[in-house]
Amino acid sequence: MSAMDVERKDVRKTVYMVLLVLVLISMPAAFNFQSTKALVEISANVDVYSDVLNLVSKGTWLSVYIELPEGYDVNNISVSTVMLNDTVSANASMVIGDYDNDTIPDAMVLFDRSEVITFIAGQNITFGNVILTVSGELKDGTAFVGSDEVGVSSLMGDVNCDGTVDILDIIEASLSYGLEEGEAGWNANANFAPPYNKVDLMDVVTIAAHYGESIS
Ligand SMILES: [Ca+2]
Ligand SMILES: [Ca+2]
Ligand SMILES: [Ca+2]
Repeated sequence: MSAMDVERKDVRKTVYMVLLVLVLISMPAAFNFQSTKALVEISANVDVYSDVLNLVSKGTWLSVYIELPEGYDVNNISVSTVMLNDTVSANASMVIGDYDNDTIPDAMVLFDRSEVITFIAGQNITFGNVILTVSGELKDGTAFVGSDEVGVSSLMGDVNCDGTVDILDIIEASLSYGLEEGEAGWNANANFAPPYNKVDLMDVVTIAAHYGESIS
């Protein structure tokens, strides 16, 4: 072995050592980067309107209200990142208000109601409580997540989703009688019959036709 060969071998050894050190140095940085990103997740207060969902009733949208903790602004929610149960994407429109009048601003986002119903039905749930989780990101990348428990029923006429069709459902339907989708007080859970954009006599007739029925 010539002196030249020995020198080359040493150079190679040194290069390997330097590469190994570089890899070791960069590894913790890579891990830190990931864990820092995952750690920035805040708890949102999520309220699914109106806490019940009749799976055989008709409506275009399911509205969900999102409140963020102090120091975070709902105006910064990036609506294109908002998902329900990691499955259904939010509609592009978002309305800022304070629907529950608690002085904490909330963002109303809309989900395709039939997509949500398809998702719940896909879990083989026809009656009972379902946890709906809404997640998303703010414009600076901060992640938020929050859940709400929703009572579901698949019984025709069961407006309040308690498993029975009775006078309470007629009363509930009468509260939104004459209202069209989008109007304050509109209740899609009382909307069983055409026209599907309005709660009217045909819906009350449908509820009455199923009066006394129960989920056994
Ligand atoms: Ca509020
Ligand atoms: Ca009922
Ligand atoms: Ca109707």
